[in-house]
Amino acid sequence: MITAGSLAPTTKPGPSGPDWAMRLDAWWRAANYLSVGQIYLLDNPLLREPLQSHHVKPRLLGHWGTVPGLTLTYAHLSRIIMARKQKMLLVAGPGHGAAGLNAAAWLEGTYSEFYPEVGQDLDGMRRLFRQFSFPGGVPSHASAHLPGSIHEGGELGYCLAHATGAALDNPDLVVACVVGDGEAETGPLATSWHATAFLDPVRDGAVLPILHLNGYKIANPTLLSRMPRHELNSLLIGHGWRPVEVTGTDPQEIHEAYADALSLCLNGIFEIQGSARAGCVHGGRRWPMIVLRTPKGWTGPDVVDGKQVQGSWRSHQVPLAAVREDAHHLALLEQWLRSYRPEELFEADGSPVPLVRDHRPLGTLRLSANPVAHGHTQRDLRLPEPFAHRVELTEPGKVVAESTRLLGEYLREALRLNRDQHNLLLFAPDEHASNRLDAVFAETGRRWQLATEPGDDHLAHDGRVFEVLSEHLCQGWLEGYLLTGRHGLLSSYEAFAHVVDSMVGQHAKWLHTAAQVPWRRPVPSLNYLLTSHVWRQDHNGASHQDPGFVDHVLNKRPEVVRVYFPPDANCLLAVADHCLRSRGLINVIVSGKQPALQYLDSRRAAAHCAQGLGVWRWASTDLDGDTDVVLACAGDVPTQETLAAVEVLREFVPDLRVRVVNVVDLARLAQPEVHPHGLEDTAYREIFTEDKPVIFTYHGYPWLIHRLTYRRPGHEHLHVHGFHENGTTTTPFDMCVLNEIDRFHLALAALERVPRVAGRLGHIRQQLLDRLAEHQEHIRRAGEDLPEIRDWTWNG
Ligand SMILES: Cc1ncc(C[n+]2csc(CCOP(=O)(O)OP(=O)(O)O)c2C)c(N)n1
Ligand SMILES: [Mg+2]
Repeated sequence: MITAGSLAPTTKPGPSGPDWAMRLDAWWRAANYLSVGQIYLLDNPLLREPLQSHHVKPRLLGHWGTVPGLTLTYAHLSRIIMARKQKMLLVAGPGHGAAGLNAAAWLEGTYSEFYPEVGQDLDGMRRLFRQFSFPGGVPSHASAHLPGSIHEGGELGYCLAHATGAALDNPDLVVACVVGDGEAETGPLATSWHATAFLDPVRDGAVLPILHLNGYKIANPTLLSRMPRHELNSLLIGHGWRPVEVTGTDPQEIHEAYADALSLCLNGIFEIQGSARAGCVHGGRRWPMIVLRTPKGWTGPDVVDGKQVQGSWRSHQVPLAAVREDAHHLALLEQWLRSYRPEELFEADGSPVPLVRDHRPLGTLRLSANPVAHGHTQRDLRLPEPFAHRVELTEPGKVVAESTRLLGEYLREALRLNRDQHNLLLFAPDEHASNRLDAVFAETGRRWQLATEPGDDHLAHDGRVFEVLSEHLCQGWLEGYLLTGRHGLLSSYEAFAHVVDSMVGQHAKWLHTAAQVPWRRPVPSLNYLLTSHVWRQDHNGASHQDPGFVDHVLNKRPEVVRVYFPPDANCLLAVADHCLRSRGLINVIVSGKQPALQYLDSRRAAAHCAQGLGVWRWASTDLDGDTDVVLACAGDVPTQETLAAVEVLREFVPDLRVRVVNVVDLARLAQPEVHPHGLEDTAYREIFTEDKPVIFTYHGYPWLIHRLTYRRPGHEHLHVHGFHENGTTTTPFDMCVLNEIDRFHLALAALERVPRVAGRLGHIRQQLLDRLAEHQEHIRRAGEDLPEIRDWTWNG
């Protein structure tokens, strides 16, 4: 590992003048003072009078331990930005250190620009302190309220993935990313080091990881800080990085070393980018990074109540916990605050003295004012005509197509149209080909910077398709890309989308908060295509059968979540086009990839998807309006089985009046006060009736449909068939039978609820059970579905 302090003086950045370290240190002290103030003080912000307990907040909430490392890093990044006029974005992994980041934004003036009530004066400083972790104020983490932030950092693990996503297609940007050493133990972060195998030095910006080895997490030492240095070095080198260590406990020495290290790193980055951009292809590229070793809670109380706090896990949250009650703690707090010498840092009116104020880059070069972080650098996506690759139909339910294959063609065109704009990327955990989206490889390749071998398929240095077997990375990269204003799609096997349950939850929180922040522009939506779904796991089995991701997503704030079940390829095209145009949302599209029947021509598909649900008159037999039963469906396989059930019913009870309803946009089922897409009760009643039985065949777990409709008129007549965790490796139709969403069970469920058929039910039930028995017998003997099931088409 290179130790920065040992570098030759020629590598110093230079232009900040001879007293740069003194000015930087003053800024750092000011930022630390303001951070402690936020955690502790209600009043007396500049300690004009002796500190008393009523100046202190009743509930002490925040995280001090990480702050001095964050503020130190901020100070040094600002310095190098000033020296080089370099565009930088900061992603702070330990978002729990938001007090330090708020302080930095306030010192840079940005905070007061966005929140004029928190001015750069004494009153503003009082507000800055008071509002932190306070009811009605700002949260303890770096959420969307914080200027310059794209990363909340509450749930640890995603900072380096976000930083990488932000750097993609931003060739002039350097994204500095502070990685906590505790955070580095998480799975998502551990895999994030692989970014070097994907970043393209020609088209992308750079990521500069700063691994902050403050040695501790909440209550334990961290693994990487206790690993022998040479082993840590080898680990990072193995991942494609060139670590530069900055270490020490003396501020002056650290300032020298950190400045040298940053200079060295930027030089290294420009060297790599320069030679690649000049056309020089070389393997074995190693991106510089920093390993920063400073004590946790540095500059805070050293020993409290006989226990070591500084340089220990005890400094993680509030090092002095009983300030209001304990005079000794109060005295220690005052001593701590005064140790930063606030009288040297702030004018009498509370504004930063020029020495401190001027330690900031100009305008949008300030880390807290980067327009990239606020969604201000977006370009609209150019999208093809959605139906250029439509399925041609003359009648419904006869033609077979693979829906995702058509979507692949649409995406290929979208990539082509945006080739020059560089603002669309596709992500999947190794599954574009498996998910039948491989048409995109006619336009672009799979991103790859490592060695290639004969037989490798479509690997490319500048490919716009990212495939890595980590759902976390796909999600994190895409989030970083979207949060900086670009567009994308993540396709995944339906079951394994659960791997990112937690991440999508965090993203939903961010979008919801960001929508309330007026200076943030809504960023392009996070679009999921869930395919290889529960009903068609032909090669796999129970492990691959889980349709619950949408349940999880629909728990999130309704303003930001949408779930779509296009029944066929033309509907998939209409929905995907709609989602890719949207902003500020999480869109989940569930669609199969297997050959399946097609129902709607492009005109009907567009109208049906715009409506979100509707009566399929062509499939219904209740045209006189005197409906016996409603068969509703959501999902491609449920739609097929529902239509097949209509035919079964026609065979057994020709005079039965059946209405078929298809639902694409699941949230239409909710009431308008529950979800913005919710249908009015009057419209719901018109479609579903309020007194007839409704047999609803749903793609996923049935409880979701009940949850969405429980206050609807006629809910007591709603009977939902869906996935009941009866999964295994079997035939497609048998999966339906096992979960009773097949045509025979559906027909029976309908007839059981039509009183006028009661007299005939005994005979009909027996015949339907006979068909099911015939199915069972056949698949066990032949290993595939009966021909009349397998080759079934709609005979309208
Ligand atoms: C995924 C996740 N698990 C657990 C936590 C609870 N938590 C908050 S901070 C923290 C320790 C973080 O340590 P480190 O990353 O080293 O940060 P620092 O030392 O800079 O505070 C933990 C475990 C969390 N926020 N996220
Ligand atoms: Mg730590």
